[in-house]
Amino acid sequence: MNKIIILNGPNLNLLGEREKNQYGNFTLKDVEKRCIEYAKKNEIELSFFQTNIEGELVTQIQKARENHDGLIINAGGYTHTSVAIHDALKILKIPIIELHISNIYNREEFRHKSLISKVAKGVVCGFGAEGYIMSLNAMNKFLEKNEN
Ligand code: CA2
Repeated sequence: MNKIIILNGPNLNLLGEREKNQYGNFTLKDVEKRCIEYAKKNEIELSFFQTNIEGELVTQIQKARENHDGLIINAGGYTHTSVAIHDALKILKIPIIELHISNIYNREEFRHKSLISKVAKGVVCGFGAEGYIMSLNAMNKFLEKNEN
């Protein structure tokens, strides 16, 4: 059974409340429920976490080494600015998927730069809430292939 953690960064707790045009109608709780259902059906042990605090993301990334096989991260705005998150991910020995709800490349120029892409196995962006399921699926398949 693969153990996968999904980390969510700042402001993602506001999903479904504001900026619905950009991020959709769903709340983060809705996303978490869908991920839990998908994980159950596919025998994935799932952890789901959100914080607005950069250092808490760094701590969770460091801890993931001990008890998870794969990490999926939507670092929110920290994607574009955080050297600390980049460094923590770089040290991590498990595969990483960078995830975004919106397509960061058809938005403002400052979102086109990601400090996470360089250290990620792959990137999923622009598919809304579905991107969470796509990332879980991609990570699970990747881990199964690399099991032996
Ligand atoms: O598209 C994504 O998933 C983002 O990571 C979301 C971040 C944004 O800074 C990134 O550039 C792309 C923003 C998090 C959500 O922010 C909200 C703000 C107001 C209302 C709802 C969500």
